[in-house]
Amino acid sequence: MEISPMELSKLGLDPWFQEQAVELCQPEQRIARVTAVDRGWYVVRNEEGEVPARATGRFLNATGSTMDMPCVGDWVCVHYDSADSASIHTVLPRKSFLHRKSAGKNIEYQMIAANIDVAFIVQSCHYDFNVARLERYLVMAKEGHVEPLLVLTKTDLVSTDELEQLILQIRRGGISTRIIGLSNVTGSGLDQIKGLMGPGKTYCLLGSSGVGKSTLINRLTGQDTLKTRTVSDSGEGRHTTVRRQLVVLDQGAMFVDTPGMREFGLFGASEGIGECFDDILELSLSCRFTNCSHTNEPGCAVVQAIAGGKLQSEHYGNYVKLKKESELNETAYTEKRKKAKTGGKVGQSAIKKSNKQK
Ligand SMILES: Nc1nc2c(ncn2[C@@H]2O[C@H](COP(=O)(O)OP(=O)(O)OP(=O)(O)O)[C@@H](O)[C@H]2O)c(=O)[nH]1
Ligand SMILES: [Mg+2]
Ligand SMILES: [Zn+2]
Repeated sequence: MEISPMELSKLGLDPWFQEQAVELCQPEQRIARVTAVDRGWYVVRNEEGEVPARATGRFLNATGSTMDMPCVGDWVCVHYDSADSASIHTVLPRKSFLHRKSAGKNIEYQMIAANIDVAFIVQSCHYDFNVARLERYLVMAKEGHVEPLLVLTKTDLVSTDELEQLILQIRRGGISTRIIGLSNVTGSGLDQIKGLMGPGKTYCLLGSSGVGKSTLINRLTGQDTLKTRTVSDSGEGRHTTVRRQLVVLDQGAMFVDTPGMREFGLFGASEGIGECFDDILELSLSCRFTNCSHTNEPGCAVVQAIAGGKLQSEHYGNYVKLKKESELNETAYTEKRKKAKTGGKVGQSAIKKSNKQK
């Protein structure tokens, strides 16, 4: 297999991925990065450019979970079938990822992007601001080993005072992640964002529809690379971006644009929750009882901290909520997997048993 490490390093290839490729790609295959995903179709990019690609039947057959399907940012072993089509044979292991619970009742992971260095968690100062939702995104990023950054957009629509109040609210919520205020209209904050970007690094934009994610990428590329909403600015209604896509900037940094998400669930996110709420975990070490539920036990350090104003009750409430949600969904997912493996028998009886215990 041929690799041009110099050229591919511009797309983020490093020695670790190279090693994986040498081990996992066949001699007639080459390594490429997935730059777009759209309902079963992919676009892959290597040093020579982008071509549309399909996953091979054999790959699809061998893939048990949606998590193992190629997603934007993945490094893959591809076979170039012709000058303008390729087939994906293998997805290389991921260094980091962003995933969520898929929409609706279906308990399944949905990959958002892979091999991301920094997640820009974007909220608008104007209508979209919500600290609990920020925390939810933070858990998602930490869970996938992605460094988070908070971006508050549309600062042109609020006063300096209002912006300061919003930042204060975030800090009071116990969030210490770096925050950048941005106006895509006046360009304020843009230099700070440019200052963070490095060649070969991959950034992912996350946030509700209408907060200005695609507009930011257009500001950075200096042209209308991506479609943005032009008519109404209320933030409600339809999504402008409909697919996940990786854009390579002239400066060498890469951005993954995603369709806006309003609601999303978490599961199996105990690691991410632990990191985002480490203040609460630290406090709970001082509770008198090791199995303290932080409700009415004597000598509970968490309850004391809330009473003493050292811990925000909203922050704690959100911790309890996310933890419970993540654990419940995790249980349902494990049951579903078990059921799939045993043709339903064990899963069913386990569910009945747990119902009886209630
Ligand atoms: N006033 C103001 N308007 C902005 C700013 N950034 C974006 N907008 C406007 O907000 C609207 C939505 O911007 P988009 O970039 O399409 O939003 P998005 O986050 O990509 O939305 P989805 O693709 O639906 O997820 C457009 O009309 C933009 O012109 C900003 O900083 N200030
Ligand atoms: Mg968009
Ligand atoms: Zn306690």
